[in-house]
Amino acid sequence: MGMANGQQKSDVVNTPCGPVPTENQLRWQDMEMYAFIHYSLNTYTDQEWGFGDEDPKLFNPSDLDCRQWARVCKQAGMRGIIFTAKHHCGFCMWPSEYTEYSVKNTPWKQGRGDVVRELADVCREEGLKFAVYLSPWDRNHKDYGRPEYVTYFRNQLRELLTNYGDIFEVWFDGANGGDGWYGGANETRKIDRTTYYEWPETYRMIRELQPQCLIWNDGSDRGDLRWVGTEAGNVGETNWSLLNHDGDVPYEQLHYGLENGDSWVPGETNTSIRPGWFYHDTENEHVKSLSKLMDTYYKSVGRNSTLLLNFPIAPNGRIHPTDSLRGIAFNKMIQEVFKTDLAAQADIKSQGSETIITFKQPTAFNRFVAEEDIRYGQRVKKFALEAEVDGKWVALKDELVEQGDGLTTIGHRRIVCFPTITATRLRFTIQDAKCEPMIKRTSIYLAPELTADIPDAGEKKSSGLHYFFSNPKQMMIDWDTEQTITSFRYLPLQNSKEGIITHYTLWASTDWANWTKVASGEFSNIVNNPIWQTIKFAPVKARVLRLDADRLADGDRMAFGDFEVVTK
Ligand code: FUL
Repeated sequence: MGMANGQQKSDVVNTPCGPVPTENQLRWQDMEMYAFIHYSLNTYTDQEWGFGDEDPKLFNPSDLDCRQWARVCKQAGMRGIIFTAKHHCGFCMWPSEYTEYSVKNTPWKQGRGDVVRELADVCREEGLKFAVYLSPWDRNHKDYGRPEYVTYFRNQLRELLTNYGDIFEVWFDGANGGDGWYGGANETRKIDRTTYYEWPETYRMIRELQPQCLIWNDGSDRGDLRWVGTEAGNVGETNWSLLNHDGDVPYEQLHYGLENGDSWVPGETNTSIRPGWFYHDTENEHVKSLSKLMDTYYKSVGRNSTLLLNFPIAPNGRIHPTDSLRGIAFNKMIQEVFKTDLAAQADIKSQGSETIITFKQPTAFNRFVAEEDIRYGQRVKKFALEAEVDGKWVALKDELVEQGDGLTTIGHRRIVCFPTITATRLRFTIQDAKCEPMIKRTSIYLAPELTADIPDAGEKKSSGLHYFFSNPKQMMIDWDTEQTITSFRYLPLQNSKEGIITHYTLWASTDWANWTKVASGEFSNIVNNPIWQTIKFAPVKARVLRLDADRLADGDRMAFGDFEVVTK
């Protein structure tokens, strides 16, 4: 096989094996970690998806500081920033000449500000790459659903790709809940995702204006990168950087890639440092722990993917201190784990498909890293790891994988985590590969032990409540005495779309006869990001609450993981 750690390779192996990455994809893969920044009118309405009619006057941060964002991201190990120039609500964070729904009609800087400009400039100054998220779904635009909107969308994209320097990636979110304000029409509009946006034409424009830019597109026409099918922060332990150029991409292919796919479409793992993508005060206690972030790192960068980690901006215009401290601690921990390559001092011998790393003395370690030279394609299908302890070979497995040993694909980088073991030798055997394996590097580390997260202790919040279903889409919760209720919280099922409520109406009554509508709306993005949802309202007196599931993601019976009623 191609020898580990830069030892000589024969010419035979230096020929492509199946699809190979482009120069752009190689450069992108080496970025490893970059940040998402979610900031829009949602930040001021405490929402995840704006309807499109939110008042631009709400946008008036006291202390908007793009340099703080850039510095935090840089210290958190991020090599670039992808910014929500326009989210689904249609509000533009730059003064687009094609709409009035933008920063130019806000009190911030008397309408003369441009967040995209400020961020693009500081990114350059701080040595970070810059990229944009431009939502194709636009709940504000009157023409959404008609051909005119596609022209508008392209015009906006052209502005972003011509006026703000180099853009390393464009992010075209596939989310579309249908309904929206649409210039006052207030209706549901359906589009055909496969044809409506006429992507090939838009892609041509991107290639022309920014030849080094990567295209991320969720579904429809194949971009350069793929979603990994979840926003939870992990890609499959088996992760092929391949898909077929045409056809639908089911979850399995998003998550694991397609072993014999005909195109190089690597996975980008996107997740937020908090439960939501936008900032919510109620999530300040739920910023991901260091161990959770490390787990995310191993399950993204350590599985042949990149990590796109989101930092929401708080209403004052800055990244919240908890998020910034956690992000910086995360990067410090990565540096700490990968500080000393224990294989560097050892003797490494490769023969056939086997590499044996012999230490000078018994050595403790708990991480193994292998990297393929992906310029010539992704080749390895299965490998084994064994450690020699007291003269006996002990098989190792990836402790982050629930089934099997998890030792399948390698790709750009594969990090295998296992409990600390003290051994004299480590044997790395490639058991199956598409072509002669080309391993660039193998390394071994001893990571400090981290305290695991305390799991959500205690019982379900709903278990103390009396509730029943009056029909498959209606739930009643009742009390013996009148309560003053201030919010209702809903946790959808975690493993299935079936029964997830996307649109709801909540009613209160003190006598079971007269009902007051307390709130109605949607739990935006709940299917991809099935976190606790909070419905807040002015305090209301009730002996009974009624929850109508107006729309379900799937199936015809509402379901929940848990729910909670907050009383005064
Ligand atoms: C999703 C969107 O709907 C979320 O709001 C967020 O922007 C996330 C990154 O992508 O599809």
